[in-house]
Amino acid sequence: TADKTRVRLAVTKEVLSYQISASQEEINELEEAAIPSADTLSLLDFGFSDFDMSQNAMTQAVVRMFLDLNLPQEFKIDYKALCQWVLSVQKCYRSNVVYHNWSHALRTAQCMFAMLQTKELKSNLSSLEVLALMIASLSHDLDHRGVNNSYIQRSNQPLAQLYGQSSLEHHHYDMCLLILNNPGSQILSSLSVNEYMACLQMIEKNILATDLAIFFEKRTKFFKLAENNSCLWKDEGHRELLRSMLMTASDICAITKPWPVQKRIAELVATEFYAQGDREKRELNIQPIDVMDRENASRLPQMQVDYIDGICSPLYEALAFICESCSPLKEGCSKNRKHWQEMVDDR
Ligand code: 5BB
Ligand code: ZN
Repeated sequence: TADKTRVRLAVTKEVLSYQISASQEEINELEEAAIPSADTLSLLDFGFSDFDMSQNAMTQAVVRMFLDLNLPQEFKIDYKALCQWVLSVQKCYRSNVVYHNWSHALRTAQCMFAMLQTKELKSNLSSLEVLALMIASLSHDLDHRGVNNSYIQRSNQPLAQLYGQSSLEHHHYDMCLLILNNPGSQILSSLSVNEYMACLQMIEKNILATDLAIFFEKRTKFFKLAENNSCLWKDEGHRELLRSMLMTASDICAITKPWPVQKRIAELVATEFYAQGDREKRELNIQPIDVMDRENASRLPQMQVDYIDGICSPLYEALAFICESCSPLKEGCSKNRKHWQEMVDDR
């Protein structure tokens, strides 16, 4: 596996056209900044939005989440390394991508943080699981190009040749590994070999779980366990399943946000989808799927209703069985469904 990792890292570096480290000035600035409290930054709020936040506040928010979860103390993470790691992760999201960018990464990590701080999850997850979930949620879309797996496959990019299924998600994990191995940002360097291996394995599974295709494969089992009020904490297979579901729940948390925020993020998703659709028409000469064809823009409200009914609501409802304190996610989602349905009815 060491050999395999080396090959993957080599390929990952080759695929990149940019430096993954932040500048010394940026690193010093974050290291010396006073980090605002979770309260000040609304980090425990499921309605959190980054729209009014400065770039500095966004990186500081990540540091705050790690501090409040006690991770630096627990795993002897060097403070400067933590700052450098956060800045590298930020840098490896592409700012020209409208939805799958650093803002999305921060919103995902914040939702994960807010869930992890509920009494139910706090008392049942180990600190190593918490560490793996936080690293994975912030890293899960690293170097996203604004197009989905199907586009990457059909346009025959180098990434598609490297992996068959979930090629993007494998790349996000490789990028995550690249940053964790980069001198200066090795936040896992004080873990024992066993802890380190277990942590990386969880991070990889967590990131791969954000492929919607994997979510579809896994969710039925989770829904059954949740509805039957089964204990998910005793069996490692069940814990892994729960970690995967927490990843998807935070990945798609935009659908649970206050209506003005949800509306704005849905527009970003649509913009990215239509841009892919345009490229498919132009470069690949194919007819894009409905959601990516801007000819269908007027059907967006109905698509959001279907998205909520088919994917989001069932997940947040099951999650609320396991973790009652997470039910604001379910309620936010159903409020947004009403708004989108009103828009459908008003046409
Ligand atoms: C989702 C699965 N997809 C393969 C086909 C379309 N469906 S959908 O019908 O549930 C759908 C979801 C349709 C339209 C959508 O947005 C229109 C703007 C969405 C949707 N997806 N809406 C959202 O607000 C969000 Br957030 C999302 C998630 C977007 C990221 C999905 C990334 C998957 C990349 C492979
Ligand atoms: Zn994502």
